[in-house]
Amino acid sequence: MARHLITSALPYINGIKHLGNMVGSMLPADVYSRYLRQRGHEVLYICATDEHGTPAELAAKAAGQSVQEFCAEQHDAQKAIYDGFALSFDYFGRSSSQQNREITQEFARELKANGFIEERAIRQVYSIADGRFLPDRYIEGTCPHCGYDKARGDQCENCTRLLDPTDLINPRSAVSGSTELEVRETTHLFLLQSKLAGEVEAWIDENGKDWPTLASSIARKWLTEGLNDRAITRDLDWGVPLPADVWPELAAQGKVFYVWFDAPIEYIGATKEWSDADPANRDWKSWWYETTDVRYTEFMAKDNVPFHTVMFPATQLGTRAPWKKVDYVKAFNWLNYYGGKFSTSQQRGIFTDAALELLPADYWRYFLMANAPESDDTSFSWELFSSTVNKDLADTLGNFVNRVLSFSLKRFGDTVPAGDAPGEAERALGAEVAGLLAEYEGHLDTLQFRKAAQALRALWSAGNVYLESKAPWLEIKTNPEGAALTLRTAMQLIHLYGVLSAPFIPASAAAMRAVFATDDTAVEPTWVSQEQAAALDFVPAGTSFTVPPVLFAKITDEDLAAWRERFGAQ
Ligand code: B3M
Ligand code: ZN
Repeated sequence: MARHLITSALPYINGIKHLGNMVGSMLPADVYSRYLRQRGHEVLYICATDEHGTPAELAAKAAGQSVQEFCAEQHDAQKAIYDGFALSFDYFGRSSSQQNREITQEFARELKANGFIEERAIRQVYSIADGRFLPDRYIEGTCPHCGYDKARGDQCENCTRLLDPTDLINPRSAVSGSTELEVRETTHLFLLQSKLAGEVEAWIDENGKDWPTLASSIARKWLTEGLNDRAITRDLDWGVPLPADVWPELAAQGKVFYVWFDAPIEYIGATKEWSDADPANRDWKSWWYETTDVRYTEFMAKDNVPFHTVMFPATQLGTRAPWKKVDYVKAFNWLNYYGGKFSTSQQRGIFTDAALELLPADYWRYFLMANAPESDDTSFSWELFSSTVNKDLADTLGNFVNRVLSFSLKRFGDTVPAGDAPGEAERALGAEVAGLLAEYEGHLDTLQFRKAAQALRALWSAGNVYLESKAPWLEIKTNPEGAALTLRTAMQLIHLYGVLSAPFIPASAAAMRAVFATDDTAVEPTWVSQEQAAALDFVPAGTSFTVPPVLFAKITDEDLAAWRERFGAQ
């Protein structure tokens, strides 16, 4: 028993997330959290909306709302969808919370006291019409390299060259279109990451040894390219304000911390929100401060890796306080949509709200995890989705459950039949199942989700192979006691699937366990040992059962055609 702290990258408040976002952070974190809880570990799974920054401010304005109203509404909308996906957060917080504000300010105080924060005057583009400084990407103009006329001040989307806003020809504000721009001087806080680079490197050498290559190679690349000092404040109305006790002047000017400074700190902030929400919850510091028994695993897509492996650890190290740092970074590649990108700005692909309108969460959860972009980018297509659902969920798992229970009900009534004692076939099945369970656990322990999904599917298939080979529908004609044994054994598998499938498809797993009157319908049923799996005697003869409605409906050709049409399949 260890304590597991688990976080998934904080979804930005601005807009509903697509399936690529889901599979790259929250969903795998949920599967892992559920698995560990089932195995008896104490788990704290924390996530939150990432609420600060210019995009939120502008989106609120566009929606005609105050930024506070906008964020509160969007937070609730996202939370409702994540509930729909059965994400088992212990707490889903908000980076705009009072708790995060206090902890963020405290981090800054400590960094300053230790000599890692410095004030520097910089020159930035100010838009007179908008009455604000513009972040680089909110300045638009013509690219000096390729002539594209909607190039952003940080990068040209057309030729991908990195730009400086002053490179742009005919620059204008992307907020208002105004060309009344000027360069003004403004003072900001800089985090002196260059001073911390050596320590970060030593920390990665020591702690990053077991990280997957995707995470460690990105971290190393950043270190090799040199860790630069970084502006951690902005001239914005929306964000964590600077503490006036340390920077009275800058605070009076209304400066706030940069969103990427306070967002990772919100992992801690949200833990305190959780702690504060219920006196029965452990003290937040017991998860984050001077811990010895906590294992901390982070989930994120690859673009977030530098912030989590280099910059946030640098921030933590610079406080000189014993903050818990990440032990394992699980990073994901991209899920593509027909070979192209899922895109929020172009509304391309499938968004989490639309997905739940089409089908229950378990269909998506299983498909996404079975095709998680772990070692490479993977691609969503409606064809792959429907064949996976139909083969694995409907034919292999759902059909097995229904076939066994309906047939047994018809021939032996509504209790688990007795029949013969287990024979050679049952012993062989038990051994196979125990072996597959060991594989499944091994993959989950090492966070290899695609392989874990394969092992789970192999467990489901083993039941089908057993059933086909015993053929109780023939057996019953000559040997009813033997047919009863087959059905009883198959029912043990239904229970087993109900326990072992729960991390991936929690609702369907609960439905499988609800079949038997004596079964454990807890959301996170206790895991079974390999010995128990091999013995296959979970549900005794005589236990009443019911036949559940079809667990997974097949996706028809008509559905497929309609969805391809609606979502644009190319
Ligand atoms: N919100 C990035 C994103 O939305 C960012 C993650 C923060 S994790 C601390 O992709
Ligand atoms: Zn260009």
